Amino acid sequence: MQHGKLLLIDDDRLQAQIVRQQLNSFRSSVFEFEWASTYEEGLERLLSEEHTACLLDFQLGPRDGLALIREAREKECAVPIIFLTADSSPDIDIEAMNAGALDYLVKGEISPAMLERSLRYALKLSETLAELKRLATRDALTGLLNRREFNRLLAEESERSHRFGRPFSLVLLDIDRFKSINDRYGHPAGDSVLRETAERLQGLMRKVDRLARFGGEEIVALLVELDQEQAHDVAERMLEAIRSTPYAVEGQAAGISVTTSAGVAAMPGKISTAKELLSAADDALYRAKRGGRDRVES
Ligand code: GH3
Ligand code: MG
Ligand code: MG
Ligand code: MG
Repeated sequence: MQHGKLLLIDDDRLQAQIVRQQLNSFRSSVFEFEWASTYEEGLERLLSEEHTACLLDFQLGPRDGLALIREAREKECAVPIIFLTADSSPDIDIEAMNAGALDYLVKGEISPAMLERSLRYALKLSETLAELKRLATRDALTGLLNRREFNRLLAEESERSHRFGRPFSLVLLDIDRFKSINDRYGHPAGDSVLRETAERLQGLMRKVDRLARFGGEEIVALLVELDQEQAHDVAERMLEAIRSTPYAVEGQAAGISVTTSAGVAAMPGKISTAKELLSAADDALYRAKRGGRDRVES
């Protein structure tokens, strides 16, 4: 059985009933169903990216379904959209596809089998897109965000901070003497220390925080709405989470001790660009290393 989640955006209650009934008659797939009856509500729900497919009505009041597709695509929403047209006007079908719809169906002529086929196709596409997105944004070893995605988020966040004067911070963290962990216990052990470090740190993050693998054994946390002092406290907790429990390594009954050093920097304030922020965090990290490691500097 395939499982998906469908969003219907249509101002017609009867259409919502029909779709709901048709979903219930599917033979080889199960779709959760959500209905939005206005342009605004529909767009908001679509942008949540919780759905594997969207059925979108053409006539939605003052702004039509075509405008909604364009707005959603502009906002980089990747949910596959199947367009619903009331008549079989070829111009609208083509326009919908050009705007970014995956498929179109003509209202009143939709059989359950046809709807199921179209939704299964959308489901497959959204799974493929999700996998592509994961590959493009995640680090393979740790599962953390990769550096490219981190840079994108950092640019976005510093723009937001600049515009609204909201604080945010970076904690740049580097494992101490990691080279000697590799040398002593082997590269696979080093890999597993990296993976577990990522896991321990992830456990400390709030849902809104972002954790990325910045380089070899460097991890960076982007902490929204935290000023430098608050981020410094978080960084101390990060170091403690790594220092406090030895890491399990094959052949080392007692496990091995690992420590890290961290540099903290915050915006806004003296710092006004992402580049300056990164370089301030890097400077602080350098001071932490110079100062004897296993410590946080701001
Ligand atoms: P410091 O306390 O000054 O940070 O010393 P360090 O040994 O941690 O720093 P250095 O930059 O000299 O060495 C980092 C090492 O991290 C070298 C590199 O081989 C290793 N490394 C980088 N990426 C990986 C990885 O993916 N897996 C493993 N096992 N090692 C890695
Ligand atoms: Mg309508
Ligand atoms: Mg290091
Ligand atoms: Mg390093």
